[in-house]
Amino acid sequence: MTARSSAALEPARPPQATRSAKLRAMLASAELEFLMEAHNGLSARIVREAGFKGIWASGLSISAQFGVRDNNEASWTQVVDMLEFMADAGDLPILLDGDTGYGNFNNVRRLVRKLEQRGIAGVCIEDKLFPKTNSFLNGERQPLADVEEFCGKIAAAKDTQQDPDFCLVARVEALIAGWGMDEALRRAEAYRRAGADAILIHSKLSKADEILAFAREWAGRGPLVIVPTRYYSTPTAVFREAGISLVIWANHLLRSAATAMQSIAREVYGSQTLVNVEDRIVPVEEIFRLQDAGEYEAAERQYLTGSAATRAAIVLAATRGRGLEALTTDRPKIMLPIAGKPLLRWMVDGFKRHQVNDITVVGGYRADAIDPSGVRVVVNERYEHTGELASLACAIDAVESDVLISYGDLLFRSYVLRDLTECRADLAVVVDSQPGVANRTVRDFAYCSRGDDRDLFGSPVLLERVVSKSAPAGPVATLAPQPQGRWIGLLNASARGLALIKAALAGLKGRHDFDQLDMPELLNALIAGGAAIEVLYVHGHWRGVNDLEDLQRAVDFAHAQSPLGQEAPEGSRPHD
Ligand code: SPV
Ligand code: MG
Repeated sequence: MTARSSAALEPARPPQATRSAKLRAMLASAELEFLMEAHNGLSARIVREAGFKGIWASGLSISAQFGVRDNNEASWTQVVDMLEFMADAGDLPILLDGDTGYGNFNNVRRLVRKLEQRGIAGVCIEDKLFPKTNSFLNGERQPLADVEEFCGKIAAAKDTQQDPDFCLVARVEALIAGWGMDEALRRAEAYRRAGADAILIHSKLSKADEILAFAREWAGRGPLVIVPTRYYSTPTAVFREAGISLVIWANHLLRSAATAMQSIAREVYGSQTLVNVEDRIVPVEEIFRLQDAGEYEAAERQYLTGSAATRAAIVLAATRGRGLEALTTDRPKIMLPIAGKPLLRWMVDGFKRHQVNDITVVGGYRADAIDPSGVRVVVNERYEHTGELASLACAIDAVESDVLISYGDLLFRSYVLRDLTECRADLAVVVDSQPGVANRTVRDFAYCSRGDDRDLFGSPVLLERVVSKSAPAGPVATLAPQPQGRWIGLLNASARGLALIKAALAGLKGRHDFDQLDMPELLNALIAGGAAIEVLYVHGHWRGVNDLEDLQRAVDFAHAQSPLGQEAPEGSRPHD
């Protein structure tokens, strides 16, 4: 049985309240409820995080953030597109300020259909004429809609909605337009009878008197909504006592954003520096958090595997470099210049060419001198007393994707990394099988399931063991099995391989001599635990830097990697 089909048998979860049901509950609630304005996805998220239970998608604010006037200059589809971002930013119910409904009854019907499709909980329409003007701009001169025609719009909206909880709020402009209390009450009653779920009574006075008078006369015939932008000094308790259902804080996030933007823009323009503003604004990390960047990273790890993924690398570079003391008084080996740029830069450039972009360098000796551009530097503070595995342990926990683990003193031809990162095995190492190499070098002899036989191209070879030191000299050595090559210090792991490495490392940490252990012990522990480590054979085409002679050879090698550079053919040098 697949995981999917067994999931289908799980008991159904209790249904969540829909956004429209939540808005309806707020309107029906005996408590005074509040909507805060939002005008885009970011402000919608901020409203939710502040604790509000619902959002007012303000026409004034949405048009203003577009930089246009509140005169239906933004088209209704542009508004609806913005609502989609706002709805995506959370799960709060959104009440759209739908102006006049953007046309006649037919436009309202289409609007309601589109709002329902995008998860918007309700719409408020006002009894003015399309195209409208904001009520605080010459409100008394604005013509009102014909009552019958407006009731037709309300009925059309209610007949159109599929979701019984979708809310239609009818906004009465009679007080603003100077028609008086009786007309306001007459209209509100007509709209209620036409099917409106609530009445928004608007006022532009600086005192709440006419709103409170209206509420008294209305006498709880249905939910009342108010927008106290102008009568803001009225204590909220007064609205509560007057039996108001819902208060809309209509434009305060837009206005506060404008305050902040004006202040910072003026300051930076005048001072020509950012130094005075940095501490007055949120850090970039807070913007990432508000965008939910963490969720993206987690999803990337889950879904974006293979070559398209951002690959990680850990470069073990804690040592000073034995035999190179004269050159490393002020820097670690990895910062030694090779043909004009530090060894680290050669490595990083090589990694980046193959989408290995998340690079951690574990430093130790003179870690302060490691150039951090393009890499994350972590420090093994105990580098003088530890081996490579202690350095690896400093970095591995932070890595969760495919990872390349590398010695910090390597130069290699581009194809070596390409072939390694394209290898589908969970664990893979690069072994140099070139004759003579294993006999000359001092460590990391690789014993493999088969030698490098080009006739067997394509069939996997597995690593069987890595031996740090050379086999003993003398007659015993000739009898001893010979290694198939030398591990060059590159290990590639898939996400699964990484889990195996973490588990093996955790096991080795239990050993009393963990501090002395190096990478070969990890490879051998993996193999002992049953892991298959695939071998990719190369024939030269890499350099390790262990002493002055290596350094000179690395310089020649690096020159050959530069445009128009030429390296002596492999094998033509005494040490190739
Ligand atoms: C809005 O927020 O766009 C409103 C409320 O319609 S008001 O600006 O007060 O008219
Ligand atoms: Mg408006």
